[in-house]
Amino acid sequence: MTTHPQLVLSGMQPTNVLHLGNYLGALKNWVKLQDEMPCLYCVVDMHAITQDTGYRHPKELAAATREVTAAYIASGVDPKKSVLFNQSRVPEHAELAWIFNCVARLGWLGRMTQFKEKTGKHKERASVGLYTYPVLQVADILVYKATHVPVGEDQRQHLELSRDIAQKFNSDYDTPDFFPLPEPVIMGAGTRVMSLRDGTKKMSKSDESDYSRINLTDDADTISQKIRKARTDPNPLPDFEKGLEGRAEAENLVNIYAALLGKPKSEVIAAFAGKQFSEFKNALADLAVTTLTPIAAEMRRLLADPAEIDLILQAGAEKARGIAGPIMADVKRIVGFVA
Ligand code: AQP
Repeated sequence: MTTHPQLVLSGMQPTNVLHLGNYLGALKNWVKLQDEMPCLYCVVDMHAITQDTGYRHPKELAAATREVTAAYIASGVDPKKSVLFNQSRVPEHAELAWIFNCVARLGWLGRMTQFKEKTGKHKERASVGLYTYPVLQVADILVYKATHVPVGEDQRQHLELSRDIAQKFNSDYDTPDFFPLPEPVIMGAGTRVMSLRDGTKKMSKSDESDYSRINLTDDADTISQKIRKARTDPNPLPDFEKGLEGRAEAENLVNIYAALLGKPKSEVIAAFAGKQFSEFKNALADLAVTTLTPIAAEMRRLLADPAEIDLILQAGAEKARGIAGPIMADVKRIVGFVA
């Protein structure tokens, strides 16, 4: 039985503009959790430099960090309620990551499917950082002793790693329950939003086709066009959930509609049973435009004042260091770096 107080930690990489998958899989739930327990939300800029698709140009990385921060706030993350900061401003993340690199086993990282998906046949050319990225992610969570991590389904395996590392550290150093075993919070119908071009691939910031995703900055016309062009099959919507089996693209659009509406998939199917996808897509486009265009407008307003965003990040980083500092001091004592 854990003795740790409930605390939420999650983050996103500033590798590109956030998309509907990031919003439905994670951000929407972040906003809800703010009223349930203390939350820390970070922009994980140190993760962004692990891939060549990340930002090599310093000004681009700084701009992307501000843009992701603006997306968090525009989606409803309130810097007065939650601690909002960018990872690199809190050096304790990297310090703990090194210790965890020495706790984690190579075999554990070898099983991480996301590394295999991201590198494909070119793993020899991948950065060492990309390989050990899940370990840094574990440090992001445990440097605050966070207990709950709201993420999309694709992050489940990395969350299991955080439990393995916490358990091994606690046992290796004979400090039972020093680190909590964090729980993934994966909820709603949008936990795995798929590409609009290929229902077997997840919607991703790094997909070459912009038509595969809806960006949080897309305008109403672009959103409608992307939904109208989304791949489906020639059949109408079924009148029961099982009728979507084996129809990945159709199921994805129904899931997106349900997640945007915050209602179960069964209700969406009941409302559109037997209708053609052309009609359903119009309704989906209207719903997506109504939900997303106010977020884009608020992002534009916030980004007009980058200095204000920097101040929010700086204030958040100070609060975050206030939590991480004492935990890291304990870790250094436990490991033997200080007597
Ligand atoms: N398609 C998705 N459906 C549901 N949730 C998703 N998430 C990402 N894609 C989907 C969730 O968003 C959070 C932030 O993810 P990230 O920025 O750390 O990077 P990622 O998971 O690697 O997302 P991308 O879009 O695929 O980025 P790139 O292309 O840069 O690698 C996580 O909680 C994730 O679960």
